[in-house]
Amino acid sequence: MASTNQSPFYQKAEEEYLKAATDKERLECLEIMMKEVPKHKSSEKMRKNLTNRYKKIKSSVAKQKSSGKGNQVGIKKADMQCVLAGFPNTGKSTIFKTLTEQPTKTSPHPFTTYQAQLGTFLHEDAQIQIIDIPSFPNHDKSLINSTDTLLITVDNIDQIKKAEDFYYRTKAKIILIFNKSDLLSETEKRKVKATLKSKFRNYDYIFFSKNPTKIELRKIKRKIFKTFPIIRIYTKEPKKQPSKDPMILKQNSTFKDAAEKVRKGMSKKIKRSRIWGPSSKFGGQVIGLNHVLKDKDVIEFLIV
Ligand SMILES: Nc1nc2c(ncn2[C@@H]2O[C@H](COP(=O)(O)OP(=O)(O)OP(=O)(O)O)[C@@H](O)[C@H]2O)c(=O)[nH]1
Ligand SMILES: [Mg+2]
Repeated sequence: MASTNQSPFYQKAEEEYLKAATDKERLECLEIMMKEVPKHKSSEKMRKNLTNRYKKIKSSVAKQKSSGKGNQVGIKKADMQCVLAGFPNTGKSTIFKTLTEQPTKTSPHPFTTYQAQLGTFLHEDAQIQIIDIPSFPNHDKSLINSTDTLLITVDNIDQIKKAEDFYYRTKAKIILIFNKSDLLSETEKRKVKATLKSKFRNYDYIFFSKNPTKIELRKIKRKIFKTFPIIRIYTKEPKKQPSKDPMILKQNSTFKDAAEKVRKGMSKKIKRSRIWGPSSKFGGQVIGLNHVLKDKDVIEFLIV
């Protein structure tokens, strides 16, 4: 809803709300906005939205106080983790919903996501953890710095440079998601591509928008998956089919690492092991503990 129809007090409070760094400040701004918003029928939805936002922040503050956790949410890091980050309203939660098929709140109002949301999606048997966090500048700094891959979501080219201020300390790989590409004409898209090539050459980017086709969905999942320095290893017992869920190991792991991941001490109990797949010379090759594995290998072990 356009805030230009609102009183100057409302507009000022909204501006401050967008810049607020703490929940306390946000609550104060919302109080003014709730007071200032016109009370007629056409603004009913907006009033409801403000009240809901207010209630949510209030209850989240109360929860944080009682758990003593501050801003942190207890997130156990999975083998592969990515974080959606960006400015308000760029469509992060919509991407989260599309990838995870998990319901979450999206809206045309900024700062709809006020707490980290955790989800997972599958890419070729690999479970990828994805976290939707509050927009800059309310993002979770420690998650941004510690995650494997950052999905920097923008809906406008000027945001790319500005976003860098919020994640320059990270060790994560970066994928730039140029979102809402349905709003661009072919000419505009070409222009954006040209700017990306000339000014942001180092960025790995992808155009995306809501309601993607199956192919587009697969493309983004694959792009994210490829940033993780991992391999998928399937295990099998003699004369049986390989496991459906792969084991996730670091790149360049050996057969010994794989056995130890199955169970500590396991590598000492192996009588014979065989391998099929990319790292084998031929299917069923007998290997030793130092054999270096590759993505999608299938290993079989016979234990004493
Ligand atoms: N045209 C278009 N609109 C989109 C697209 N993705 C999201 N939107 C709209 O943009 C608005 C914001 O989407 P959200 O997913 O809530 O954005 P967000 O980045 O999570 O926003 P905050 O959590 O508030 O920071 C909503 O009205 C969405 O319907 C898209 O690909 N194309
Ligand atoms: Mg959101």
